[in-house]
Amino acid sequence: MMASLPLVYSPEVDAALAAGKPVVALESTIVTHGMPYPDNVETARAVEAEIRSRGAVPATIAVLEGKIRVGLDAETLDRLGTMTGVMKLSRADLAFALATGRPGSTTVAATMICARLAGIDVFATGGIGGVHQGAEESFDVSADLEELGRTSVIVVAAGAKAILDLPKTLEVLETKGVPVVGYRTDEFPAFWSRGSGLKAPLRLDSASEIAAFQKAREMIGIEGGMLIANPVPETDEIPAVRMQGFIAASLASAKAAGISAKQVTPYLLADMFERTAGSSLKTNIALVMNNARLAADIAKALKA
Ligand code: PSU
Repeated sequence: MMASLPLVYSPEVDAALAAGKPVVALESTIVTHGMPYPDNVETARAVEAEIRSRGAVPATIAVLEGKIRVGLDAETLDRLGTMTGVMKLSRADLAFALATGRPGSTTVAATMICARLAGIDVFATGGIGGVHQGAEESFDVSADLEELGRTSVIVVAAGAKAILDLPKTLEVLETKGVPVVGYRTDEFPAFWSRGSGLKAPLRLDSASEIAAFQKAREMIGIEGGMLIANPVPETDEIPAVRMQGFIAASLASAKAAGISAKQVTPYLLADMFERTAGSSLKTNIALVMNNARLAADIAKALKA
């Protein structure tokens, strides 16, 4: 007999799923490892409110006391935002946190797995992980790419973080059969910047077209995720030329400090925040909000 799934839904998410209402999954690594307190918790709250205001229900996902929590109440979100020693979970260690009872936040990869289990089709984040610069030496490639190749969830992100090797990231996505769709753009966005100089392989201009594309994939039995690359709004972007110097300095400092594996992305995000005197964080918050809005619209279009 199969044991029941270790999922605990918040009353709001439970009711929404039961009623067939649109739900948007949200990750929690952005809260525990991606932003400093209190911006992390304030952003998570604002993102949830934005999704509700668009007529969908937010489901922030994390692992606590051996359960996958789908939808967090305000008090739990606050606790998560200040907790230390939280594991940054991916496919490799999601079940480890469940078995040991250790608290864990979910990355894009782990959130996709949990969303799929919970019956949620759309997920909003900031930027996905990808192929790190120097990966030909370090082999550092985010497990997010592998997950996009196998788990059927639509991920809305402002592209991949610009600290990565973006051409190689696009190559790997292509190999894994992941559609990368520029939303109202022909260019693959670079997280803090609207453009990367790289072409987005596909383009769609509305949530309903995205829903239709996903339905067509399902109709012919194609599994795996889809990446909707949604550029940060113009008013909030930091142009790529301005970011280049900061990124180079940040990568050099990570190398000098001997940062590796799971620590790389959190280190670089925090370091960039310092170097840009907070403006990278401001842009990060704006792009997450923007992705939440589009994800809510896609979740609604999928139900239409
Ligand atoms: N988007 C953000 N901030 C973040 C992340 C995404 O705006 O911190 C997180 C996601 O959880 C993503 C992770 O899965 O960064 C990538 O980490 P890595 O490169 O170690 O796979």
